[in-house]
Amino acid sequence: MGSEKQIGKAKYSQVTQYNRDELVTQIVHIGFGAFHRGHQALYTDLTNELANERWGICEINMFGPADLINDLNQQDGLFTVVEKSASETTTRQIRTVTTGLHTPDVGIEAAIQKMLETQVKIVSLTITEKGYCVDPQSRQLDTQHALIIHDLANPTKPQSAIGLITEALKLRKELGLMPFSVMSCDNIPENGDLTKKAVLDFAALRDAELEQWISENVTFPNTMVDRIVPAMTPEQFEVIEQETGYRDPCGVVCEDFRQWVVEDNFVAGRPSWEVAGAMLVQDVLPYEEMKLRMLNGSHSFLAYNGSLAGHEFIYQCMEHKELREVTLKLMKDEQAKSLNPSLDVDLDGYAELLIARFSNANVKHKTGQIAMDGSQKLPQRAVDPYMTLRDRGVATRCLPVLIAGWMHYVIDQIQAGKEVFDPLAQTFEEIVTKETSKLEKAQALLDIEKIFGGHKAENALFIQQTINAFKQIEELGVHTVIAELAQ
Ligand code: NAI
Ligand code: CS2
Repeated sequence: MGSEKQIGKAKYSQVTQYNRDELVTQIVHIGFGAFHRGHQALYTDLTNELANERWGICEINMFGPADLINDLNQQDGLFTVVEKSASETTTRQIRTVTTGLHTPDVGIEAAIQKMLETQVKIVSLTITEKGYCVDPQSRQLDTQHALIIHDLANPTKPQSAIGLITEALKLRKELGLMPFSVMSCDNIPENGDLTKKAVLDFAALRDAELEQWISENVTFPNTMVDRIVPAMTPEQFEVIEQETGYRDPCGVVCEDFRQWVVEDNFVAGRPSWEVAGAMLVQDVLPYEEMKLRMLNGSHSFLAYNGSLAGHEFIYQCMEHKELREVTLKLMKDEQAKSLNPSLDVDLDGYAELLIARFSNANVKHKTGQIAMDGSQKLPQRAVDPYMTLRDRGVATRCLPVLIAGWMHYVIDQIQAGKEVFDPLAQTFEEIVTKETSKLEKAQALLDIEKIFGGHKAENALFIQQTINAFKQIEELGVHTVIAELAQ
């Protein structure tokens, strides 16, 4: 309880004032990571205040060390969000969390029981792209995934989020309880549709009637989520302490920008998130595509090529004139042209805003963090837009360099004996060890169907362009390639 007292003494510029005793745990969230703390938890806290509502959140972590949830419970669910623009700081105490469960410690039954509480209306997720156990290219449930194999054999003791949600819904059905909505907040195109498909595919393998009941009774709203919340480091905990007087182990430091576009499709109700600035719409897809391609696609470009050019942080990439110019070109001349033309957004303005956000030197976002899980990110950030541009007859120069940068990054990391954090790391390792020349390694990486799909005749140009970009980086060096792209 020591830390609870200390957070009480911390100084914040913004603290909501509603009565926490009135909080009702109507949301169960899986994935109490950095992002959820700086985004959905903050929106819900503000909504409680502004709309006079009292939505409480139970936080569940199914993976990782227990400390974070232990610290959260010690602090009675309170934690710190420090928002930094290039010149201003806002410190907030977030008060909407009622409790936390670390299932490796307390057992998965505790999470299932929580989801069976009658007042639970939403189960939300930020479990990273790989957490859905779905093949990133085909978007099918990966029935060979170790967690899915486990959960099909032990459905009442699931280890995957998909297995957990399905079991909770099965029990709610049997108990005659209202279903809840399942809201993915991960960076995946049509994240609600993908989650629905994964749950239905999994349910079908258990019981056809359950699959049908979920299909008819549960909603899976799509969402576009945006706020840069870097992984915490000792330096950033120091920032929290300097700003608030309390070194909050559950705190995050993030940018001041935030955006949330949510499909208004909740079977059992939702908080009035719009009062806190969220957009509740009928169709999220155009926004999602814009953000995934223009923001996240550029992030991945910088993660790989920025790393190869020696930059540790995104803001450092933006200090490099040519890299900044190429990032803008990628956004405006390629990604923006791959979007739905009916999208009513000033895309040039959006691109300029992204460059300003990336340039914020108070946001210490590591290129190495974004480089993780490339196999789960490249399809929607690079491959899909490339294919759309090809079909529209628009020339692509930067997208092949994005993918070539990824191939160099993976090969270099493995050859240097460094770990590549990716669910397909073992496949990469085998390729890099087996193939003799660097070019053969690159070609074999491009053959991975889970990322690039099966190669069809119409992909010949894609392969040729990507391999050319790979050779150019090899022969000329990444700096020259960037300089040429900037011309
Ligand atoms: P994080 O590493 O801080 O947290 C990841 C969370 O996912 C942890 O709670 C972990 O327990 C959970 N997790 C990991 N694998 C899982 C699995 N197989 N099943 C269930 N839970 C699993 O990462 P962070 O920053 O919170 O980001 C998480 C996701 O949020 C990203 O992958 C992205 O999709 C989305 N996002 C992140 C943003 C950011 O700036 N950090 C911004 C927009 C979206
Ligand atoms: C980043 C995102 O790690 C990554 O892959 O591109 O987490 C990015 O910071 C967010 O999507 C911003 O909203």
